[in-house]
This record gives sequence, structure tokens and C-alpha cells, in this order.
Amino acid sequence: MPPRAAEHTHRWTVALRSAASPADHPHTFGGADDYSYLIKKVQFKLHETIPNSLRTLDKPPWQVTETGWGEFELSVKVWFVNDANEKPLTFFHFLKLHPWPRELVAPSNRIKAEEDEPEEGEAGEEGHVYSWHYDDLVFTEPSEALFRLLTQHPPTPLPKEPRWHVVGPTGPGGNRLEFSEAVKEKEGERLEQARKEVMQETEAWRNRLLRAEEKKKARDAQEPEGGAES
Ligand code: SLL
Repeated sequence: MPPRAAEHTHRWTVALRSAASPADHPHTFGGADDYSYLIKKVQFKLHETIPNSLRTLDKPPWQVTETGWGEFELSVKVWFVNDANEKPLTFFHFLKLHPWPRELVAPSNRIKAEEDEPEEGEAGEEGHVYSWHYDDLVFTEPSEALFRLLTQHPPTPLPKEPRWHVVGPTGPGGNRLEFSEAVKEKEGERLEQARKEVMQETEAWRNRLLRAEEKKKARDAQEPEGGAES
């Protein structure tokens, strides 16, 4: 392994996992289900300064661990098995490798130059920064084969309540809790609230615009153009 550059402030992992966590692994987030019946390969496109920036994995775990610095967006492209007859899916994840206040970062996560790959099973230790995105994949009008695949492999249900918390700081938009039905519900409420606020604001602006137009009409009626009419 070449020595790690001294400016690499963080060791980070990007992973695509099923949402439910195995019940007996309080430090493992997600990954209770093996989705290889559905997913053929996953490609992570990392920042171009990272050696071998296109990482393609044809079996789980779909994850990449690296060291580095700065902020960048990476893309995750997911190919489904041929039977699914679905186009690949691409989404994006923004990575923020900020210099976190040292006292907030666990010693295990303070990397040194020349350090090797991370230890197994470190996730969930104090001081790690998490930024999870939960997504429901909805297949509208799936092929018969995909429908069969999905019904043959029902995913592990999320626990009702989170069974554990992530200790330590979370990234912006990060989630301190294990994914659960309760977390999902709360997120749904937050989105609903945001939707309502946007609608209210749109309505308020529409009314303002209407009032302004009426005012203008009234003014135009009072002062006919050019003043020529009698
Ligand atoms: C920034 N625009 O300034 C970003 C660049 C660069 C990320 C981020 C690895 C570099 C290497 C790496 O973390 N690159 O392996 O030498 O914030």
C-alpha cells in the first residue's frame, strides 16, 4: 500500500445497503437483506482525484472505503438483474469531509498518514459521522419476472422503533437513529409539513400578486392612458 497523503483528514465509506439492520448487530447499520437477487452491479463514481475513481462491484457488500479530504459529490449507479428489465438507476451523495473538532472525533477515526485499511466492524463506534439517505424503490408496472422476484424476497421489515442510536456527531442531514417505522413516519410528517408550508407560501404570493394587479387596474382606471378620454 502506498503511504497515505498527510492531507487526508478522513477515512470514509460509501455504501448501498438494505434499510433494515440485523437485529443482533447493534453497530451495523442496514444491510440485513442481500439484494443480489435484484441488483446486478453497483458503480461508485468518486472524485476524479481519487485513484481508480470508477469503482464497480458485482457483488455485495456494495461499498467503497477510502481516505481523503474536502467535499465532493459522488454518484451511485445501480444495475438491476437482466430479468428485472429495468433501466439502471443513478443517484448522488454529497460527501463532506470537514475537519471536525478533534474532541468530537473518536481516536479510531483520526487517521494517520501511512495507515492501512480500516478495521472490520468499526462502524457505529463513537465519533463516526453518518449521513444516511433512506429511499423506497417503487417499481411501477414491473415485468412479471421482476414482480415474482420481489414477492419471493420480501425485505426484512424495519423495526417499529429504533433499537439503538448512533453515538457521536452526524453529518448534515445525517440520521442519528437506526431506520425504523417510527423514523420513517416522522420523516413523512416533516415532508408533509414542508409541503403545506410551500403551498401556504405559494397561496400568499398568489394573493399578493392578485392584489397588486387589482391595484394597478384601479389606478389605470383613475388615470386613463394619455388622459385623452373624457
Ligand atoms: C474540494 N472540490 O476542494 C473538492 C475536492 C478532493 C477529494 C475534493 C483524494 C485525493 C487523493 C480526495 O479526497 N479528493 O487521493 O489524493 O473540497
